Amino acid sequence: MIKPLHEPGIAAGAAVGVLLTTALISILYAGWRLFSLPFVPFDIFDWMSRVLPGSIISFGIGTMVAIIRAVHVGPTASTAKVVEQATGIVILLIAGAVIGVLFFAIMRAVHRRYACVVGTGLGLLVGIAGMLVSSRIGHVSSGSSLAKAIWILFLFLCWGAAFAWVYQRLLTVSKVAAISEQRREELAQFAPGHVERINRRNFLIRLAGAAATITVSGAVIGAVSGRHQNTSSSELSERWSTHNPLPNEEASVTPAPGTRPEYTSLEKHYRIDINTIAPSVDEHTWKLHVQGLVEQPLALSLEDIRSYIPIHQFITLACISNPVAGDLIGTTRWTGVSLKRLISDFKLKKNATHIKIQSADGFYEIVPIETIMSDDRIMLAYAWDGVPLLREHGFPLRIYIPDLYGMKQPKWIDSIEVTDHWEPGYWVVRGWDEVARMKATSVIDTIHVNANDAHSDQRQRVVIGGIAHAGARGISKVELQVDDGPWQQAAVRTPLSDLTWIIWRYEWPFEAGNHTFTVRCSDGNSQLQISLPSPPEPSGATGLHRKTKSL
Ligand SMILES: Nc1nc2c(c(=O)[nH]1)N[C@H]1C(S)=C(S)[C@@H](COP(=O)(O)O)O[C@H]1N2
Ligand SMILES: [Mo]
Repeated sequence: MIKPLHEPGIAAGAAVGVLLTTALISILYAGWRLFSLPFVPFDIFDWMSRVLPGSIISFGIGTMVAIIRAVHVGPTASTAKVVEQATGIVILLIAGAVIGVLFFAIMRAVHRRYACVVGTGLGLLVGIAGMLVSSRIGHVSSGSSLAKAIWILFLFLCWGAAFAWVYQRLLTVSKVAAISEQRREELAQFAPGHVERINRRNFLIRLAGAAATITVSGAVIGAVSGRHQNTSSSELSERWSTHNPLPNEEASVTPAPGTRPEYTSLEKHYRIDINTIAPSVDEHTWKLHVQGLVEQPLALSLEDIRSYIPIHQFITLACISNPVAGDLIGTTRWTGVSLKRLISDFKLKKNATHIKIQSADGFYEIVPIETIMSDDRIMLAYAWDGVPLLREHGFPLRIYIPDLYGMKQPKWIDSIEVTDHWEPGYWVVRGWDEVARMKATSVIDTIHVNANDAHSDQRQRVVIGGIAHAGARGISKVELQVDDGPWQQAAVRTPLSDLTWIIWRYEWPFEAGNHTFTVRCSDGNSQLQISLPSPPEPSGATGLHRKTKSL
């Protein structure tokens, strides 16, 4: 039997799917911004990033960082978050198109009176999947999980019912258009299917208009109701750096003009984690749970943790995904309690050898107790730059472990399990380095020609400067090479601490022409940085940074 002309096809299914799903996403968005209800597209992305094989995820991260850097669109970390969020939305749109096609395909096989059953059935299935994914990720820790589940199911049911309604309408407009068999045959001679298409097109255009109205309304409601992101001046005034000079203020070597700030403002500090939206943890109900191989499990409040004598350390944190000269690195002042001190109150059992640190987002890492006992700089930190950790940076509690990349240092910690064995942490399971010791790296931030010098009698100088960093090993030497010349030692500024990057500076007598500058450093053990280029995966990027400038 030949299918009647008026059955909607694949293209119509995909178009209807995209339209209805766009409207759905905008309502979810408004619900998220107004009432902190789950935003399913972001949850889908985060869920996928957790369950997909590590090799695919790491390839995705590497490609994304490379593209962002190549097109110079902005800071890598925040741009990557936007790309991830957009990907979540596109994935749901594609799923919507697929459901649309599937729905119309099913409707070809069954009678039209089942449209509503099929539509709501599909909506229910997708809704249940969305609900499960969302509760698994649970970005928004506040609010009842029942209300969230109902919200998601309700919206997806309406969405499924909308498919059925659209389908019925499409059939009706087709029928009206068919006028009479005879008339249709006449028309079909020179324009087969023409009548249907015109009417269907009108209907789809109106549907698109309705979807666009809902989408714009949702987007506008969401945009105006969202908490504002800008930091107020009263918030800024509470920061440590607003009131205090840096400890190396008097250092004789000054940064070359154009060098990045030695102390990174909290807003400029890179953010990397597995969440499209940072988990928000309620300070009043939050507890650090200590369990496993302890005589007695503990539940410490933030107050309890703050009651220990605090330690303050200037720290440079870097992401293992940072390419040579990338921006996934930052320096601030961390405040917390030494874990060695805290652990002495844990009453460990005899066979305790490791702790497994677990986070609100499902991230985790394992640290040997021996390491903790041998290094009192390892700390549980609750403040950066004198204020409670920002949500994006792990509020209320994160760990610091000297010399290791960020991938070993959980944010949003909620429990510590004492165990008797090592196991690979979140990123180690996904193929990254077991140790993740920071590689020595040096970067040229600026090649500066002082405009005033052009008219002076003195020989003009080019001032070159940047940073060098080798985890907690410090930097013993920075050298600069101009073109193919000899390596020359640069001046090194006293760092903020043994745990931060250092700022270096080199002055070079001006010589007109095109010049290439290359930098290299040696760590505190006089170990020269690795000059062979290698990508960040799996152990951190190596290679020399080089910049060419015509003078
Ligand atoms: N809970 C949790 N902690 C985490 C991560 C994460 O995804 N989840 N990412 C880690 C990685 S890879 C890095 S580089 C640092 C980044 O810390 P920052 O965002 O405060 O700069 O956090 C680490 N801690
Ligand atoms: Mo990282």
